[in-house]
Amino acid sequence: MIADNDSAPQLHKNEGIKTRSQYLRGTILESLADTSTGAIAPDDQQLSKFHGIYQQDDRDVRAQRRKHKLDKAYSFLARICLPGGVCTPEQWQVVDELANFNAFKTIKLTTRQAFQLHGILKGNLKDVIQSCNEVAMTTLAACGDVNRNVMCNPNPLASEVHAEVQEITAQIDAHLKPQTPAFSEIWLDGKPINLGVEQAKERSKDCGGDAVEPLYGPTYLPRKFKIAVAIPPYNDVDVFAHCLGFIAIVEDGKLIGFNVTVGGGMGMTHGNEKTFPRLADVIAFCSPEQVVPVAEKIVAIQRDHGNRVDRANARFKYTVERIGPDGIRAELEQRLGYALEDPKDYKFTSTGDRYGWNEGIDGKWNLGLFIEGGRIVDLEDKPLKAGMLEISNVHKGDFRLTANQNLIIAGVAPEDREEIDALVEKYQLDAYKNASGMRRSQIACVALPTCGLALAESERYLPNLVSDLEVILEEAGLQEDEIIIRSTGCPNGCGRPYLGEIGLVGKVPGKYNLYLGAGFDGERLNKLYRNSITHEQIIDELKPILLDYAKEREKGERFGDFTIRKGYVKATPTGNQFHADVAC
Ligand code: SRM
Ligand code: SF4
Repeated sequence: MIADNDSAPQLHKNEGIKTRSQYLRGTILESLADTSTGAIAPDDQQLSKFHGIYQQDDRDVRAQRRKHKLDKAYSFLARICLPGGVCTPEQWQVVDELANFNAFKTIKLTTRQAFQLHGILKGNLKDVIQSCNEVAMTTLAACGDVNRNVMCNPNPLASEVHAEVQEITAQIDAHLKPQTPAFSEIWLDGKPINLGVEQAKERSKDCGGDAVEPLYGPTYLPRKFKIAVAIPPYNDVDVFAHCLGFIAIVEDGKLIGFNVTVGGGMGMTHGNEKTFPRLADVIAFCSPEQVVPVAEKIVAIQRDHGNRVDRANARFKYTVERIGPDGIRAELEQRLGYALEDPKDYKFTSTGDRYGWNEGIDGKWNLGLFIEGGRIVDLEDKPLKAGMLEISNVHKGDFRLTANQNLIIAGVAPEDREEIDALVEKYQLDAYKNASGMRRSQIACVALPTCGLALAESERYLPNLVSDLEVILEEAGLQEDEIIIRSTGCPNGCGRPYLGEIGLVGKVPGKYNLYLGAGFDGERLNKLYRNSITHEQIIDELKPILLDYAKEREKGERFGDFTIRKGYVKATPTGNQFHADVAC
């Protein structure tokens, strides 16, 4: 057993909120009923996250409202889980309709294969959640100190084992959902939660929770928990950025099991050296049948050993850092009651999406669309939302949300391709055809105006930066090169910027830290290159490096690898943990 030597320091205040909440009830019902404000009570703001709801306000109008002595323009964000990013046309239509009733009238595809609806008024939250439940989608555990939406390689063409791996992904997701009746009581008038798959009724006896929450117990986890499943050679879920990961091992076309990874995570705080991005360690191999028990025990290890005093240091990556990957494996095997095999060989080649038509092994076709910023919206010249709705009316397969905020129209019969192509073109959903390689390889987190933690713009900034960089790319002949560029409005890392070959992290309005040198395969973090620089300085810094890359790169050499070989930044020995604020 792992010995924790903490001498009972004071727990973080959120632990008290969870303990007093009676399994996530708190006073959410009372808060919803209070028509004197658009907000909910402070403790409920923490608890509602477990229900997939964040209280926000429109930051674009904050100052103006303050000037006029008005309350903030409160509204809510609902995050809707889609394990592995799989979404039926019927589900799409429901999300589309719900988006019409929120302030922004947009659907946001997130970096973790989920939907987000912003700008929902308090009085509409229940309708949103009930409508989702009717078509087997839930916001439960989309956020909060629990396991979140489990991710899976989204591309059904990618391998013969994809359907099997997707099924395992859905099982992990359902098994780790909280069991509290509070969600159904508050939002569903007591009706059962509809996950579309059987939710785990029983958990192993030694799970360590209690009768209401067999796995989580009354205080849930110390912090959020994230799982991804990857099928090599595509690391398009960024498996090493996750608390727990499973890498599918396929032999002779058959799934023989998964390598288990632990301890990844992106978030850090500027200037706090105790916080840092970390890539996961590969610790063991398990059979397909062992995946769910392994996930359950790892979550239980974090429940028991995660830091409940300092939330900035409470993610599982810090538990792994403290106990060590070997210690985690030993504890895992002890809880499982059997030993696991050592990890097997695997090789990743890329983290990006594949665009355009790709044939699947079942003879059906999959169309990868580039959706800038993951934002599905009707603009005057680009009616993307209307287009997707029309496609959902005729499409007989399903949709796959990717971890790069893009979308796949999946499972199209050869004879239906023409019709889909015509709609994609009509509604300008075909940006993948003409966008530069860098634009197609971008991720930008939401940031302003909705994110309460944003220090700078991101989704509204990165496309403009890329436009300016495209002038240099053209001069250098690099228009088609996939150079991974990722930005976030703060160091929390929602767009996984520390895995960008070029990473930008908001410092203050209009200024960013510039990072270089991540691995194209998602197996090496980048390094801080310049601190707190403006748009013009970013261009000035990147221009000579991009021109140098065009002239001096070796055959097949990726931009991130080049910046290290040429000494712009130094790789850490393992490519793993680093203190992101320390420039080399
Ligand atoms: Fe995130 C918080 C948006 C993926 C690390 N994230 C937030 C909040 C909820 C802000 C808040 O707490 O008030 C953001 C809502 C903004 C808005 O208005 O929509 C937010 N995170 C997002 C999304 C929507 C970004 C996007 O543009 O797609 C992603 C939703 C994923 C999903 O569907 O569940 C999103 N967030 C991530 C990722 C990427 C990932 O998981 O692969 C990370 C880094 C990986 C990790 O967790 O280590 C991430 N978000 C954070 C953190 C930092 C956690 C930490 O370890 O310190 C926060 C802040 C926190 O938890 O205190 C945060
Ligand atoms: Fe908000 Fe920061 Fe996440 Fe961007 S990285 S969405 S600014 S919390």
